[in-house]
Amino acid sequence: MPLHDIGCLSTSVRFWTQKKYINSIGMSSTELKTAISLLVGVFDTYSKKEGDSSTLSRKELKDLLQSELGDALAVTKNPSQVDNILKDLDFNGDGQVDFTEYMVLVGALAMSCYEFFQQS
Ligand SMILES: [Ca+2]
Repeated sequence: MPLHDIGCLSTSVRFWTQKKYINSIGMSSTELKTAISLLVGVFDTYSKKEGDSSTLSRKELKDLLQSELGDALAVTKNPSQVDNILKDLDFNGDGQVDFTEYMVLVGALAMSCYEFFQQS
């Protein structure tokens, strides 16, 4: 089930996804809208490199992890981490990371970041 189809969220999210509103993000930007736009943009940049542009292949995921999160996830020092992360994220078992699966990674990292700052 796509994340945006969860219960009462779906009506609110449907408004957000109207093309007219999405196109206005750049004109009335807030920090959160900018962050969302960047998250989508990062996925898009790497998913378009080869094959299916709506998913990250193993190579695309590796490039994204090394370039965007290399130090944070220790993927530079330990390349097998990429396979472990792909295995953990690939909920539908197709060997690719789709946008929903990518958002699970982003959500997990955001939660870790939040918990770190709560303890500091
Ligand atoms: Ca998948």
